[in-house]
Amino acid sequence: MRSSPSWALPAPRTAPVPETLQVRPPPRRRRSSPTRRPSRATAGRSTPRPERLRSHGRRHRGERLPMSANASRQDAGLVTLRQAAALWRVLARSGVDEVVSSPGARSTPLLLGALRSGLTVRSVVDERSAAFYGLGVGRAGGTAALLCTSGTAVAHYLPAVLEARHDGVPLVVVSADRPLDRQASGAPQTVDQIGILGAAPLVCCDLGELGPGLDDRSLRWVLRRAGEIVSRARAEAGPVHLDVRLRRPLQPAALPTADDAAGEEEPAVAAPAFVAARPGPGAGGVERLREMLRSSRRPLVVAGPAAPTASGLGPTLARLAESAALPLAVDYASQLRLDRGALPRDAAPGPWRDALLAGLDCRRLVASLRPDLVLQLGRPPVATSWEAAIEEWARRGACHVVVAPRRHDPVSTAALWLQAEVEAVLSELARPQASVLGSEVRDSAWSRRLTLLDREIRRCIEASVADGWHDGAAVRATLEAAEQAVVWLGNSLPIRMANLYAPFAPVATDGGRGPVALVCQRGVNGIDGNVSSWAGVASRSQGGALAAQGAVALLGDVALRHDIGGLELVSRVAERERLAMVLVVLHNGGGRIFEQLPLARAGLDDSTWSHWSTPSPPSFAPVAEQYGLRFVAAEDAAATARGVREGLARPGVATLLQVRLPDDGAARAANGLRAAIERVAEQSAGEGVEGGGEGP
Ligand SMILES: Cc1ncc(C[n+]2csc(CCOP(=O)(O)OP(=O)(O)O)c2C)c(N)n1
Repeated sequence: MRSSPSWALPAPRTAPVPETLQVRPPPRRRRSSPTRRPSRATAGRSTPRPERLRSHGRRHRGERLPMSANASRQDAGLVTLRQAAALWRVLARSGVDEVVSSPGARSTPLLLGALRSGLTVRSVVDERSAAFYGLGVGRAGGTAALLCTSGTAVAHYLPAVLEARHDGVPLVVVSADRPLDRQASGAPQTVDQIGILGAAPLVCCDLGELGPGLDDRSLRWVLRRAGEIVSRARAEAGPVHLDVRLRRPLQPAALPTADDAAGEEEPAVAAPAFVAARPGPGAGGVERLREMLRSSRRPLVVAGPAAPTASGLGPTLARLAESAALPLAVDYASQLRLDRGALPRDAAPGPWRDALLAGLDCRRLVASLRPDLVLQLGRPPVATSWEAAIEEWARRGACHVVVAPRRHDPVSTAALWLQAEVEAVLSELARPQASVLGSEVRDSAWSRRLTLLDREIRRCIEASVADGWHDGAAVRATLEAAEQAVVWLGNSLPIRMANLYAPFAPVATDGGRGPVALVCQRGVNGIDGNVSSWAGVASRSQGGALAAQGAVALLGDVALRHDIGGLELVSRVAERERLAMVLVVLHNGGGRIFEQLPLARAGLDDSTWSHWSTPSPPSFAPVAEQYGLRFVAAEDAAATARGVREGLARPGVATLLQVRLPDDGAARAANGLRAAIERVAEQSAGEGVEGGGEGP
């Protein structure tokens, strides 16, 4: 039996000791790689380095070894398998409710252990896709553990892990690793996996080596530590990384039967409780905000994207807005404009969809609005032009207040950040009476101006929809038809178009109730992994927090090409869950968002421009067929809406609805709309409805 790492054993006489070991033997506990030492550049980083831990790996004489006793006589593979199953049972008790495994040899004991633990185990070939799928499970309220083999496999998790960290989604990475003595030795499929995901996980922990060499106390430590870390992933809402070293044999001589399993001993390791302190605003913080609201003449409340599982802020916000005369501008992805838990229709006095949320870069409109207080609830709105707006207003003296558990102040304009959950602050503010929040001091010209702008801008948007066939009209048709569905809003144009073109009322115009929840990838805004993540969300969408009756995704064609492999998951989830799934791909010539950036006005020739505008093949039909999706093509709004409705009427079937759009449609519509809105802003200012003077 091995009792210590092989590099600590005396070198065999016949084998020459490599020179480096003679000069500087590796220390037993500490990392030897000089690259790990904090450099000046990294020492003061604001992002905390992940905690890196090593296992104890010690033997204690005379201890009882419930899972390793008589190990020399026992099947070593069986001992490892039992420990792995015990590990999964602790992870399950700590909150993991699904394992997403990608095939490999080194992870064999962990996979066999997961299968014996009673957890649901899904198999996804490509680790990148598996990680995004697990991320989707987390977005829908579950907690997935990703399981992969050693080598490059775990590195493919990085994009999804980054997204999980930045968007506050629990995600557990379990990587199988080679024993320590195989490191830095030229052994195949062996890399240093500790810290391989950089600073993205909340914790990266080397749990050490499972197997007969693990004594009772060390095994208890492994289980307890793993449980604590998973609890932390859930409590703090973020990714964690557990690395588990495994030695051959990777499987038992014979797989144990169910009866054998019943007699398995397991160390008494309770799932440790880990309750993270939820940041609260503190009485002083809320009081300061209350004072600001009391004295503000021209306040504006803005809400950015929120999780689909976020409990409904709507009723409290509506009460506050109404009694304290607070105009609201809410992003479509905030969930607040949906029927469920949303703002009552008549309680939203402000410009719900003024152009500042849609990224049209309407500078005259921004300049003509002069809020003296901007209260931002949660994330900032999606549109980049929001940053210019808040900068401009702050420069003119507006006070920017952010209420969010994490820092969401992208251009450093906030004068006050209440680090707290939005719900907690709103409930405090609403007590005892929101009416004491200064409704009587509001500038009536400001309110009149917002009402006027709201009405006129709505007209502009309706005219834009009626004016022709473009991406915005396709987004409108999709959202109107996506009744009772959870809708994934892809990055790039879809999420921005939704802000401008989503149906106005929370209740869809045809009397239906519209989508039940919206999901988007706004942690780091990648267009990667959207298909796989949507599949993960969809897999949990019928019960739990979402209770949807179908799943729709709105994606650009380049975003779809990034994650074609994810289509395999889509057809599997639709079939397995008996769920209707409709992937609407906006086939517009590829990467049309770039046409709306200043770059497009730089006079680039076609050859240079082709590095941004990247057209897709003429049809996605062959791809749909390959992955088992039903294919439908649409070329106008009516066919798009019909395609979505018919797709949602087919439980168990995944549909790829290809919506063909004119290549320049989105840019033309955006330019027309921007010009119309800027005219409205100028005219309303000219009519003397200016909404207050400079500064507060
Ligand atoms: C992983 C990743 N790569 C690149 C980008 C940069 N990017 C943002 S939008 C975009 C083009 C998206 O094109 P498409 O999906 O066709 O949507 P459209 O712009 O036409 O709406 C790219 C490449 C990104 N956000 N994420």
